[in-house]
Amino acid sequence: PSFRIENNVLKGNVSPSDTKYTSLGKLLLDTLRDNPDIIGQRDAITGTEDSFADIADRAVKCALWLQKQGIGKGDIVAISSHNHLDTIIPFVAALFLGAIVNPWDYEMNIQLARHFMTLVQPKVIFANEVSANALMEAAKIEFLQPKVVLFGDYPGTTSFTEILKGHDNSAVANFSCKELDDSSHTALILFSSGTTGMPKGIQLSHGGLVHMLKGQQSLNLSTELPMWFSSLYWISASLLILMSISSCTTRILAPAFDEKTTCEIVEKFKVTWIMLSTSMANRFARFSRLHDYDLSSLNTLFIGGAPLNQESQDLLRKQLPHVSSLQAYGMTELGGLISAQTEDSTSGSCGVVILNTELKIVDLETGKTLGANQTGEICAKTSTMMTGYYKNPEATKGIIDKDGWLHTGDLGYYNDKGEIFIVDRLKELIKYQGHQITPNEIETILQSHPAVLEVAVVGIPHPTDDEHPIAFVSKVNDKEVTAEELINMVASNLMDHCKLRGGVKFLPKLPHTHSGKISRKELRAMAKAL
Ligand code: AYL
Repeated sequence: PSFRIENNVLKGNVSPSDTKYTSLGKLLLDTLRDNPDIIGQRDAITGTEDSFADIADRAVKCALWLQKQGIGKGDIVAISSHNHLDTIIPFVAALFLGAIVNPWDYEMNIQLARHFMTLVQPKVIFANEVSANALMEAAKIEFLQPKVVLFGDYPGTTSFTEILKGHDNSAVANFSCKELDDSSHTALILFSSGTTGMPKGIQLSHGGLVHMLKGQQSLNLSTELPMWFSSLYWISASLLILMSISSCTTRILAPAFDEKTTCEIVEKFKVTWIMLSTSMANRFARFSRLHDYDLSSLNTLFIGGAPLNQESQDLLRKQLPHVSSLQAYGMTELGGLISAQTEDSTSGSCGVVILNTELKIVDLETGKTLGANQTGEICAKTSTMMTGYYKNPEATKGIIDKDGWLHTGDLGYYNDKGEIFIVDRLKELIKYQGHQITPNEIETILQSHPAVLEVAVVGIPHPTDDEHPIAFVSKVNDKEVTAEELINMVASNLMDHCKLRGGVKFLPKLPHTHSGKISRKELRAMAKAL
């Protein structure tokens, strides 16, 4: 078995921590140098590829340049870019030096750029052209002068190609990484999704990440050709980059997600493994031309980030019977995944706890640990979990209790087999005349209508009833459904207090955060303004 249950705590197996590495950067550089011929990345559009030797060469040159700028242990290097063949270079180069990598959302506006800039004050920022304007404006307003290196051109910046030039061959060959005095140093700062307030900096340590990579190696994924779509800003992309290097796989570098391109790339490059956000999975499941392509190479779809409705999972299994479509559950603060389905998992569950993870359910009122089939807040501990929010001990104390349990804010339970089910996010619960409504319950009903592509239910404040639930819906192309039909579906399937008293609002497309979650914050604002 991969886990056990002890005193109502689900405990994943623990992987050995007998590694010689304290530095994530050293692990990466050694792996790249020891396996020079492995093709590390292949661009799905151009077909251009990079061997581990190519990546090591560019990354060492980048590290030498960073060193000249005074970057060393503990300094922050921000990266604000979509995925392309060079995005990975500063990512590993900064880690070689013991510096901290901090991915930014390259589609940020000036306000968000100012927040990132003042919170972390990076010395160097690697950016794409899309984000250049926002971050240069933000730097000006905040009187900060980070050195900006551009993947492309922008006034006042240094071009990425320039910084790789003019390095001495022997300096490149002799470059080495130092081990760290303490593996609890921060390697990565990721921003929280900011569903309440501005994003916070989530610090993940060298030791935690090294341990995770070593554990993951034991799963032996080295024959896989993985692909994903999210930028480094999303934890899955940052971790998958590290994993694909440490397990010597070739990652297929995809452009922005769409169903057709995905199928074309799978067919052309024989992709075996894809990580999809839940909304991508919803779209993929309903793509009418899946059968026009040879997708026989594909063996796994890994889906996470938000609840995956059963409808979509069943559709995927029906459409692609040779593919394991698996749901996984994770949280950035916990350093990635905490549970995942396997082949024989119950549909609708998030599977069982993974390696190096402990999970328990606590009663919302008493804080007592609950047993199987009892719903409460999910709390977890992992060996990769954050060491804390950057410069925010108060917020850290608010989420990690004195015994080291991180309170996820997710409501859920586990069944007799130890499979985890998410009921909803605590913060998303809607209140109607004192009754609690879990939006997910209403969404599940609505999602079963064949014309419903995506749906999200939020509360509109009401002067006497607390809140009324309203459903925002986007439709499947060429299919029709009326608000009345949907309101009736809910009325005839759920308790009276769940009725869509706020109505149904159709949108061509639901707003998403860049990590692919439906943006309930935006929907709540829209609902208020209706
Ligand atoms: P964050 N079902 C329901 N809710 C989910 C699920 C799921 N399968 N997965 C994530 N969530 C929600 O930090 C849940 O509310 O991380 C949780 O607290 O953006 C919140 O999302 C955390 O949001 C990977 C692949 C990590 C995925 C992830 C998870 C990233 C989401 C590493 O390799």
